[in-house]
Amino acid sequence: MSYSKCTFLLACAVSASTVSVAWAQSSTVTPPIVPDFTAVDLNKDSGVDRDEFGRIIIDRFESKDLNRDGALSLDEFGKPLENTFNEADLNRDGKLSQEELLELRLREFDRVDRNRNNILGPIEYRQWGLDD
Ligand SMILES: [Ca+2]
Ligand SMILES: [Ca+2]
Ligand SMILES: [Ca+2]
Repeated sequence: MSYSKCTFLLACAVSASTVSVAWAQSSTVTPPIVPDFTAVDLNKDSGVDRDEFGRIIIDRFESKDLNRDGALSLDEFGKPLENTFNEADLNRDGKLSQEELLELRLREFDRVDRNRNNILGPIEYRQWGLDD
């Protein structure tokens, strides 16, 4: 491994974090799509566990369920996300239940939880981008 490659990777990491800081600052007007780590880490142990993660998902589910029927239609979920919607709609009834949404999101949790400790640290959490 050459020295120059290390330098290059470091430069990439630095510029990526600069971009995300700039984004975070500009997003004070529009709330960020992914809730702030500190807001999600309810017990303040510097990790987001499955319970904490599940709570975000349920909160988001409830805020999207405009007609309060306990399920998300494609309109409520967001038309541009039809592929994600269909992937999550396991019983193919054209609606997402809380369980279906949780199952989808927990698969994302597992994907982002690189060290497989069932907890997302701040860095892992940042890799998680909700597409809705
Ligand atoms: Ca926690
Ligand atoms: Ca609904
Ligand atoms: Ca369904």
